[in-house]
Amino acid sequence: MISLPADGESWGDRVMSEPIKYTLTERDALIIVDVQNDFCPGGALPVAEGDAVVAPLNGVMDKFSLVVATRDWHPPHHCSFRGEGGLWPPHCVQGTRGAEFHPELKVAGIHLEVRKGMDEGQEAYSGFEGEPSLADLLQSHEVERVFVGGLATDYCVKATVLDALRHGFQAVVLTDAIRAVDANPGDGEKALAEMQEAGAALATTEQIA
Ligand code: VGL
Ligand code: ZN
Repeated sequence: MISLPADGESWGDRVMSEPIKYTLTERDALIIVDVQNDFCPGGALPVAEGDAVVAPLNGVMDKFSLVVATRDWHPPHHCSFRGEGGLWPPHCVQGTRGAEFHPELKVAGIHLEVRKGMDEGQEAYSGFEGEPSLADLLQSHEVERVFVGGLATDYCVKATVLDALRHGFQAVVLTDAIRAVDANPGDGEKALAEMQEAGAALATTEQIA
């Protein structure tokens, strides 16, 4: 028999009220992208509310059997810097305070680190272009699905998520744990749409069981 919704309740409410929960296994990894001082307020290339990604990432880190953090790690005259013909103010220069992880990021929960953008003549937004090889690390741990958060949505997060999909991993973007540069208004939203179209799922850290 078909039951009707109770008074004051619509079918829509019942269906919509429970977002799916992700139950993690050893085949899941968390990728924390570039949560570094220079991308946070006060840094050289600050992302608005960049530091707001720290709390949600700290909150889920311990649920993952593998946590990989990437760092932008540029030589002093990297080609992406304005003085060298690039787009950006100098940022995340190797060994500087700006290149350090945000001081509140729970670094004890990070198992492996991948650095990228070391080649003076080459931009590298994706964690999969770093060293050691992120693809090899994930494959050697038999990872099948990656959850991605960090900075910035419209550059390194996007490039990392798209590369994860290209490498055959499932990808879930943690929407409460990312922030965008938004050099043009709407860039962050556009990046989310692109990642979704490529096959990524969107979820909040609260959906991780
Ligand atoms: C990034 C611009 C330049 C990023 C890195 O981490 O998203 N953006 N370098
Ligand atoms: Zn950079």
